[in-house]
Order: sequence, then structure tokens, then C-alpha cells
Amino acid sequence: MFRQLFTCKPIDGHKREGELHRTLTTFDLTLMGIGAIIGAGVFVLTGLVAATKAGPAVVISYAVAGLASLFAALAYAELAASIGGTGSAYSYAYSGFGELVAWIIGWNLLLEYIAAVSTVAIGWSGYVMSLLQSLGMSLPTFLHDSPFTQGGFVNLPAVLVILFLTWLLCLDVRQGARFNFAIVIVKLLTIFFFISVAAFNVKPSNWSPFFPFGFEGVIDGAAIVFFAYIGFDALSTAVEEAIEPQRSVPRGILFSLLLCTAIYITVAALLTGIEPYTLLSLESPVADALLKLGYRFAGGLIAAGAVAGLTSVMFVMFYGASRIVLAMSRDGLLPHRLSLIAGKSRTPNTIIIVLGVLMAVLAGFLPINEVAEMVNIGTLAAFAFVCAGVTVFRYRQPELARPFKLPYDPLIPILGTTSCIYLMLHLATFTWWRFLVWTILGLIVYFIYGIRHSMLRSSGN
Ligand code: ALA
Repeated sequence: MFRQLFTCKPIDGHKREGELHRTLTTFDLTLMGIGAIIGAGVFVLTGLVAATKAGPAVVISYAVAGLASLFAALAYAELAASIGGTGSAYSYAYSGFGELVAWIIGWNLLLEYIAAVSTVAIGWSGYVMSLLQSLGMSLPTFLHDSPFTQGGFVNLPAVLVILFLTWLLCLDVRQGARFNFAIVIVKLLTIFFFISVAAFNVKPSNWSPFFPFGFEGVIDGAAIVFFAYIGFDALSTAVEEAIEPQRSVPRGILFSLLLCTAIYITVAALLTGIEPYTLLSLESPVADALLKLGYRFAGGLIAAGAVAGLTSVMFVMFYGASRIVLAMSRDGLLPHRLSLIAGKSRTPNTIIIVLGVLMAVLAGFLPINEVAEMVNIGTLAAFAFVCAGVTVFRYRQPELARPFKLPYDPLIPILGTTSCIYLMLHLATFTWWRFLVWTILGLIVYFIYGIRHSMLRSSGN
């Protein structure tokens, strides 16, 4: 049994065919990447980090977090193309580090995705409420706040949006991709509107002092705005549904990340250029800055863009969570019957419905905003592993076909692992405690359930 903990699963690459539908192109994947990446991060955290951590140097925070994400994206691109597996980092860890490490990574990825969808749903509900207010409508408090807020009972809009996405994900994945396409266009238009208005209103004096909180502030800020980059990793769960995944998945990951990095740096520079960083709103800095410039309809427009943006983040993260559970249940580490694929749509409907109900309950009844910090630490840990995984596979499987090979090996994987760990060290101590508690809980689940039901064990490896 002890040997099983460290036994690596043989790589089955992209051989598993005929279960999910292969319909996604590079274009779909790039749009799904943008859909998952641009969301609450840029619409909220840019102002918060500029005002409290980094000042105008939030631009550098975005560059630092973007660079760490780029290293990780290159590693994801290589492993997604060569190893495949719908479980993303979980599947790579299973083939490179063995079952126990894979389980811990998968368990933390689940936390990342479930916490991301639930917290983003709460943020989404807030934006919907302000949109309704701008149209002269409202919902009673007990229907839009959790029981932990005075007068609240359930966050109904958050529950409804998750149930809607559950239904959408149970349809053919292609239909979901079409829906994603429409909302990504809305959010890109919103951001380009902001950029084109702000570009003519910059006051260079607002960029001085540039480093009011010093270098430490910039790195603390990077550990937080890292949240804005999360999401491209969800694309690596699409290898079984992508056409020519060895080419389309690496391209989708890299194209979407590079485009979003350029957008983030531009938005951060303009936002701190049009308004002194000390005056930026902590809740809705982008809309607020435009309102102060006299664009009255800006609030409504940005709220619409944010609603669209957050919807696509939830959609892609929910999709990623379902595919990771699919991989874990196929391996027997979670109940195997979850991995049933629905006949017509070829989607893992049982998993989607179970996750949908779980996330709807979390978003509807819990004040889980602080859980958002957990998203960053879980993701950074997975990214660090994926970067290290590239080097491990170079030694263990030198002959493995690598349709995409990251450049400057082994420099990039080393820089990727160290930069992710460095950013983790800049997160708050209580975040580390929670991370530890969640991981211990995962170990308990593994030793009570996973180890006994593992397919690797029953196959006698
Ligand atoms: N990157 C996603 C966002 O900013 C999680 O909302």
C-alpha cells in the first residue's frame, strides 16, 4: 500500500477517445481563456492594490504576476500537449510524482475552482443588484444576502446564476462555447471603451510618486493581482474536447494569457494616470474613475461589462472543476459512478449537477468572500508543481513526444517554480493556515476513501 502512494500512473496521452465530444478549436479555446481570465481581478483588484499596496507601481505588480503566470503557462502548454489528461495539473502530477501528490494537487485545484466560482457568483450578484438599481428596480434584502448579513436569508441571484451555468454546462460543450463567445465580446468592448476614454484623460503627475509603498508593496500587490491571471489553466482540462489538442491547447493558453497581460498593464497604467491612486475606489475603481471624468452612463456600462466578465469566469472555472473531478473519479479517488458521461451531450452531467448544487449552496448561504484568498494560494501551489513537473518529466521520460516544448529549458521551469513560491510567501499567514487545514482534510479523505478505491491499486501497479 505504501508503494502505491508514490507509484506513477502510465501516461495515456490523448489516446482516450470517444467519450467527450471533440469540438473546440484554437479560436474557441483562446476565447474561453479570455473568458476565464478577465473578471473581478481587473475590475476590482487594480484599484484596491494601487490604493493600499503598490500605488501607480501596480503596473509592475501586474507585470510580475504576469511573468510568473507566463512561466507557468509555458509549462502547462508543454504538459497539456505531451501528457494530456482532462485533470490538468492533477493528471500531470499523477504521471510524474505519484498518486499521493496528485491527490493533494487535485484536492487543492478543486478548492481553487469551487471557491472561485462561488465567490465570483457573490460578486456577480452585487453587480446585478447595482444594475437593477440603475434601472429603478430592487430585490428585498432577504433575497440577496446570506443569513450572515443582517436581514439576509439567501443570495438568490448568486444561486440562480450557478444553476443557469449548471444547465448550460450539461448541454453540448459547443453551445457553452458559443455563449462564452458572446459574453467575452461584451467584456472586451467594455474594456476597450475604458481604454479609449482614459487614454485622453491621463495626467502624468498622477504617476508620481511611482513607488509610494516601496518594492515590498509591489510584490505584495503582485501576490494579490495574481488572481486576475487565474483561469488560463482551466483550458488544459479541455484536451479531450479540443480538435488537435497538441497544437490548439498550448496556443489557446498562450494567446489568451498574452492578450490579457497587455490589457491589464494598459488598464492599470491608465487607471492610475487618470486619478490619484489615493482616491481610487476600493470596490469599483474602473466605473468610479469614469464617473469622475463625467461619463454618467459609465457606471451602467462597466457594470454590464463586469456582469458579462464574471459570468464567463464562472462558466470556464465551473467547466474546469467538472473535468478535474471527472479525472479523479475515473481514477477511483472519488466515487467512480460520478464519471458517467451523458448519452447525447457527451458531458459529465452527474458531476456538473453535484458541483452546481454544492457551489449554489456555498454562494447562496455563506459569507465566503475571504475564501477568495484561498484561490490564489491553491493556484500558485499547482503552478509551482506544474513547472517542476516539466523538469521531472525531462529526466523520467526523455523519449516522450513533446509537440510543444517550452524555450530556455531548464531556466523557465526553475524561474516558474521559484516565482510562484515567492508569491505564495507574500500571502497572509491566515491564508497559509487555511491552506494547511484544507490539505490535511484532503489527506484524511484520501486515506479513508481514495487509497482503497484507487484504480491504480486494483490494476495491481
Ligand atoms: N481571473 C479571474 C478573475 O479575475 C479569476 O475574476
